[in-house]
Amino acid sequence: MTIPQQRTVRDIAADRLPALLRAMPKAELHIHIEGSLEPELIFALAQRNGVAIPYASVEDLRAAYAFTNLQTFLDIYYAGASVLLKEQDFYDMAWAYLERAAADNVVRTEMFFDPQTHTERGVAMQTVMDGLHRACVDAKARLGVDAELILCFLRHLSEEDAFATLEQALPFRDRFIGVGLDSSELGHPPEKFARVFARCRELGFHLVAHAGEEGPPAYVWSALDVLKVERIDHGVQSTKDAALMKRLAQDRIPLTVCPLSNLKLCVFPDLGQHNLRALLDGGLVATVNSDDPAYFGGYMNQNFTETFAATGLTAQHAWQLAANSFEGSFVDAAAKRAYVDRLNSAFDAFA
Ligand code: ES4
Ligand code: ZN
Repeated sequence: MTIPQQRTVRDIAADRLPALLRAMPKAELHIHIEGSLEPELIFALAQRNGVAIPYASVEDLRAAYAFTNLQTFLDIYYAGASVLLKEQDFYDMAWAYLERAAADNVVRTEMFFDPQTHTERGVAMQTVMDGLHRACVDAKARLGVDAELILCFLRHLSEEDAFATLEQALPFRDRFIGVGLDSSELGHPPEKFARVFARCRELGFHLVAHAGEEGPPAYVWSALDVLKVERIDHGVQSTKDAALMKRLAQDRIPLTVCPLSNLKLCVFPDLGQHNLRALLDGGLVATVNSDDPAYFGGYMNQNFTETFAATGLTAQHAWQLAANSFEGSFVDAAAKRAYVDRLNSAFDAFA
């Protein structure tokens, strides 16, 4: 456990805040790589692979991105992923995201991938792993972005299915640093995956889980106490439970918050009513992330600038959110210190 670093940041004029948000180095801890697949790339891959998709054009597809809750999004997200067949497809998807991340001064990213979405369609685990891993290796060398992978189990499928997926992934265990839990939350509580997470823990993987996106605080409790996760993905429903807020603050459990996702999936009626400030005020290690940027209207810097504009967060919050992203990342203590040093240099250069 590293000692959290603090810094008091002088206020800056509101009109200079977006430039600071863009310039500061940051880590992204909640990005589904399949959710970075832009409509243009979906169409290009559909053509390249001879896959039929039920949309006439890029505009037609984009027009379908009018979601009312998580499930209405997931139905379209899984349809979009159906164009991914070859190693190069997975590489191209990840590379496009990594270039966008680099442009947003993301220096570290821990990318979720959903192997079951692909293996269910007959794509080999090796194909998925090879393409994504090659993009991660190239990102370090060519973009200076430190990229790692986190394998997510789909919670609408069975635990038995998750075990089978883990078995298929273990030959590639050096290519992913952790496991997570995503897809339809309501009706699929974390405890459904107690045994497979216990096994992953024994294997030495980092553990995270989506909880409290649409689901109740009870799901956040069981992600912590049953699955023993190190981070909570989303977790925004935690403000409904004062005891849970205290637990998250005391144990410094990072929350990977995704404001534009929450807006597009109607978790909050507008960004001005997002509870990010309440999470920070509660002393939680909250972070800002893009979730599924191709579907939700923006990558990292868009999430930062729109949320700050809507909620009136300040330069102090900006520093805290970036520092939290490094504290919450799965790098060692020395690397965390080095990242926060870079963050401080960026703020010094800006003043
Ligand atoms: C997801 Cl926003 C969200 N929530 C749960 N599962 C997901 N998979 C991809 N995006
Ligand atoms: Zn997510």
